[in-house]
Amino acid sequence: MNRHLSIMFAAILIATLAAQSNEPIFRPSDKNERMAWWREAKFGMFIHWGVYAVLAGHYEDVRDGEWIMHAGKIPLDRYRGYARQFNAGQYDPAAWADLAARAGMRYVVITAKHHDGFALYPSEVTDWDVMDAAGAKRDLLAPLAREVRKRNLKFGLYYSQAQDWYHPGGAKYRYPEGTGWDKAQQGSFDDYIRDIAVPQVREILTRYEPDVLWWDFPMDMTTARASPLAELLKLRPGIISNDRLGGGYMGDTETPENYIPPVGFPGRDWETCMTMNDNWGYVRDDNDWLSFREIITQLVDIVSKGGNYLLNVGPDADGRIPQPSIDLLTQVGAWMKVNGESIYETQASPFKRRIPWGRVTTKPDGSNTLLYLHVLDMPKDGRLLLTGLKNECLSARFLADGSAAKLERSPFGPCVIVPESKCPQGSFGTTIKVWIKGHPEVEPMPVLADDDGIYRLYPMDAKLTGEIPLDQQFGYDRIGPWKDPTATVSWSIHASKAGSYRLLVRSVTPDSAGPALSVRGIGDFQFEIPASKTWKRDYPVRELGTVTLREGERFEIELKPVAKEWKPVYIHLVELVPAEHTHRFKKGK
Ligand code: FHN
Repeated sequence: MNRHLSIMFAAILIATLAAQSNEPIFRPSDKNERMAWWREAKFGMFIHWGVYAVLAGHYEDVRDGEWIMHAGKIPLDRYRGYARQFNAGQYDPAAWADLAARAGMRYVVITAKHHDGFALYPSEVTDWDVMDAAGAKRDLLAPLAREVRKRNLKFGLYYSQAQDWYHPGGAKYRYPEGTGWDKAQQGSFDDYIRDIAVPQVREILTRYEPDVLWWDFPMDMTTARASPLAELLKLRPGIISNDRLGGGYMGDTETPENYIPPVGFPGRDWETCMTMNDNWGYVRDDNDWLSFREIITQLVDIVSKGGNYLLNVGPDADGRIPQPSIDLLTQVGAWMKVNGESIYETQASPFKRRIPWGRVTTKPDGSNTLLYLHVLDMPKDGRLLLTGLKNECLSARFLADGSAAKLERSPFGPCVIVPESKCPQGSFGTTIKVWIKGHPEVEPMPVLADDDGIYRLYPMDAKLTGEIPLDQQFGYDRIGPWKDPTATVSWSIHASKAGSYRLLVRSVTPDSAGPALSVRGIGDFQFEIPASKTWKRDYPVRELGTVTLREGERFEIELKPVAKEWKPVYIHLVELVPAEHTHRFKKGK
């Protein structure tokens, strides 16, 4: 299924889950003890592999990855024919485990059974498995579990407990319960849960003893249907499971998919799973690969917010991981070799506000604290401002070579000074280790101008009154859906440079245009939120006018709904751009 579709499904699923009651799941051992290795690991490999890889993304006029059977409504008879071509002839589990280890990944999660119902292991309860139905004719999970564990990595299994497009009664997205596109799929969902899902989950838990069970796509899952599956976790007392079982079971981890929540999930363990191109499963002509810079940016962004990063590879039917994935993971591994200490066993940044030049991770150091400054976009003045930090900075060193970095104080907090020679403007990937006295104390500060003089007012720096969620989609942080017409959004700003500024707002409403917002605190403006059909990836800019700032001035900008017929809107970014600027709008990260 392509990246965009998976985001939509994931959003629907997560919203569904959140709406259900949060029945505590039975966990036979202390959660902190169970989660310890996972919280330290930070970085894992996701593997989507199965019969769909034989089609390599194409069936008739349909193009999709692991959803191609559903998207193409492929009859079961025909799909069985593809399974016979699934021979895993080049499969080298040792090489896969080596790649994960070389990349600096600390755990591997592979699909034991995805939505097409095909088991990558010999199952006792079906002949739709790698032993009876595929050319491979051998267990594909056991050797990978062995090789992964030989390298001291943890081994996890993904299992599609509800969607199963092969076995009678398995759920099929957008089809009424018990039906499907092929008569052979018809049957009772409850019988499917009893006869396939429960015994298979028991099989994989007892046979492979996974450290993680990654449930997925909990459609039509009631508490009654989910409970027997949840109970099976007792077979693996230390196992970690996620929030996608359904039936109100929240599991141990939140699972944002292909996005990074702007402020993480405070108080919950969470893991962003991410495709490396646009698909989870193998698509031969999907070359929309993340760049090395994007992967490192995502890694440090996620870890700085307290999360884990589960990055996916989609091997082809022969068992070859696409070369671009191998090349990217090899580059990431080289970076992790130098910077791993700033990722593993770290905790979230003490800075809850956006840091324009990068991200921060932390680690206790006796009674003091280590801050790891991850440079993602080196400012032209070479100054890494730690806005609002009240602690004394004892020293700073470049992680790569241990050379000292200069420290300075500023009215807004301490600064690490980075010479151009060490870190040219706009460069990324350098990590600086800063020793600070005591436990971090950060006082809230106003938004300051970025190094290009532009004030960028992002969702994470906003003060929200009323219930308005923050999330991120297609790389854009955003406030919304803003449904409450009595709520307001505001930012506190410090003007470090006098002058005229253009006031721009990036916002959108998925409905027809109509809702309007007033802007106060920096002149009085009112504007209608633009509507967009591609609202999830499109935040039209509205230029409201020009304002004058006085140096040293501190002020608030407040957005307040004015329309009577208020409709949900999304705010991505408010900017104050120096009038003389030829404006460059950074994709909202
Ligand atoms: O439908 C699946 C999809 O194929 C893929 O496995 C992702 C990975 O998290 N999960 C579901 C979409 O949310």
